[in-house]
Amino acid sequence: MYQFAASIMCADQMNLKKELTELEKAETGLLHCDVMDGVFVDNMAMGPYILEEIKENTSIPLDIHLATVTPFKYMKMFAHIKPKYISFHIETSENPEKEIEFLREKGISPSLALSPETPVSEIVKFLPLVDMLLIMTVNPGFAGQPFNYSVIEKLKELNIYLKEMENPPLIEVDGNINEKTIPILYENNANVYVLGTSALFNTASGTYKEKIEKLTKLFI
Ligand code: S6P
Ligand code: MG
Repeated sequence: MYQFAASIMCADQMNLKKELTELEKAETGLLHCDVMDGVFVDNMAMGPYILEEIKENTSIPLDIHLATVTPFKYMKMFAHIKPKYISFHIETSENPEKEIEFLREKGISPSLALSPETPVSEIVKFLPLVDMLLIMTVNPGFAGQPFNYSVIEKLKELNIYLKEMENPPLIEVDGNINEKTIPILYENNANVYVLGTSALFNTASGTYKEKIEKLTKLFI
């Protein structure tokens, strides 16, 4: 199973409604929404007001990525928007079990995010509790960064654990996802591919529908 998640932070912010319509035409599976607090990362993005508007103006399920410290505070801030997923970072989580349980109670699929430098061992005990793992292939904070190939080794290690599970969580990959990096990620069982500036929101010719159709061919 694979799916594309368009990173709405990378879209034309002055024309979001039009962007959402184009992403719907492209049958984008998820809308990846980066929430950045200026503390965990040196950048700020997407607060509750804009995500409420986005939710009201699209049928694409939201996939919120909390690139923040104190993720519990932000979960409470965004839960009413009813995203499909909320990913939070293991590096800043104060109580992963409690935070996962909170998301389940709200009907939101919990997902644990891992920065490139963080070892898989940090999340092993939480694997049976979450629906997805957000494996960062760049340092969280900015679009347009180079792909960190050391993450491939991490995926291989992760797959050893996931293979033993009856219902393993999905693997989402985020950062410089494009026609060059998708094949090796797919080989290593990634399921959800975040598309940002390198594959979708750029000046290369073609509509979002055409760009996504081209990427879809990589999975055949
Ligand atoms: C990065 C953020 C991402 C980006 C996306 C950009 O901090 O979590 O979701 O929005 O990765 O994609 P690209 O193709 O510009 O790297
Ligand atoms: Mg992200």
